[in-house]
Amino acid sequence: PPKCDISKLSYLSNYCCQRPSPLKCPNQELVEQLAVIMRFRDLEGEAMQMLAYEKTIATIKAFPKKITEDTLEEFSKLPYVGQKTMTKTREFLSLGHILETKTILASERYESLSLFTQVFGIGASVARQLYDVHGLRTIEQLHLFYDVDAIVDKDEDVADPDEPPEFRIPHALRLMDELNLKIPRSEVESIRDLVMSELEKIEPGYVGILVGGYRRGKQESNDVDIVIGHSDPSTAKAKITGLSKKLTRRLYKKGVVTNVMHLSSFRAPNAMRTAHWDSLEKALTVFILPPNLKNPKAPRVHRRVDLIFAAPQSFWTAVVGWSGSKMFQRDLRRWAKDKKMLKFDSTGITHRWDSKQIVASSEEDVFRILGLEYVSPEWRNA
Ligand code: DCP
Ligand code: MG
Repeated sequence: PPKCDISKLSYLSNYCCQRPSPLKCPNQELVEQLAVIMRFRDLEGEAMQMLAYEKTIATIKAFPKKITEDTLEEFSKLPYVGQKTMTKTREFLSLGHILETKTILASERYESLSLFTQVFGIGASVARQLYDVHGLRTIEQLHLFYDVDAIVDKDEDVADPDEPPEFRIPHALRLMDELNLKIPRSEVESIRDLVMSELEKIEPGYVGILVGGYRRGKQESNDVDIVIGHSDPSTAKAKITGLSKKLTRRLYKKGVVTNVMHLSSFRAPNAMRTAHWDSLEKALTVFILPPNLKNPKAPRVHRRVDLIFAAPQSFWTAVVGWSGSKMFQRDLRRWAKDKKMLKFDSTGITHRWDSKQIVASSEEDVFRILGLEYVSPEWRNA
């Protein structure tokens, strides 16, 4: 992707999409302390409070100065920095930690709820139910509760030979340790190469761009996100429609895809906990790469891989939307709505009054249409 001129951005803006947000900021420790409180609010189902912390944290990520007694005054004037944040920041400056963060980290409730929500398919409200109603505390107790061994084995008996089995909570529990391992950039690239070589066999001309945290420069990702399009604009739409099923079936036959949690263009299940979901065709899958011929003893780890299929008129908005971060793309939507009478999501940009689409021809074009300075992916870590 092209580089941007960060002198044209401003850390004072109310919108993440106008601020330069690096992967690691000068106040990273404070960010991590506040993120614990944010996660706890999320786990408790306190959506508004969680959002307030998300906004404050995003502001801090773009503040280029180390917060000290000297810069505290300027910090206090930034957007979404209020009395509560100032109290906690002062605690952090004098103690090296935030008192509430310390209390949360020591609580059994936070520990169990965080652990439970690491299981794909278990959202905050289910986790609270497991904790409050069923009295569960540990992963071993979850294994018993969900009868993991019986259910996964039974599934294998009834599996359709053409169709990857659906990935459900018992599968997620069984693979939890593997799926929690971070994915290095080189493996993210190997997964992309494998997907592209399989697409080439279906039909030449497919293009794929690695998005998500990888594109923003993360050294280690939690999953792999790939936006897939086709280079021939006149036939691309037909070549994309139905591709998620075709491709995942092929990869399942090869033993690369082991499960699928979501296939199609409809709304994601509640467990995905996304406030917003575009209508692009997608396949949310579990992969395992074939043995490495150069290094046959290397451990093979199951990985979460999201494949997003975009026709030409959606391609660049899909790339921008799925490159994230979550807060950056949330503010692209808010900016488009508040300032431009437009609707932005990964599917496209449309006029709010007549739903007419404005098609972007590149990533920079997406920003131009929205009336924003271009921000390159490594500065979108809001
Ligand atoms: N996304 C979003 N809102 C969500 C979830 C995702 O807008 N609730 C978008 C922005 C994300 C992108 O999709 O950057 C990919 O989502 P991931 O959950 O894969 O997050 P990342 O790729 O940013 O980080 P990682 O996968 O390393 O955790
Ligand atoms: Mg990702």
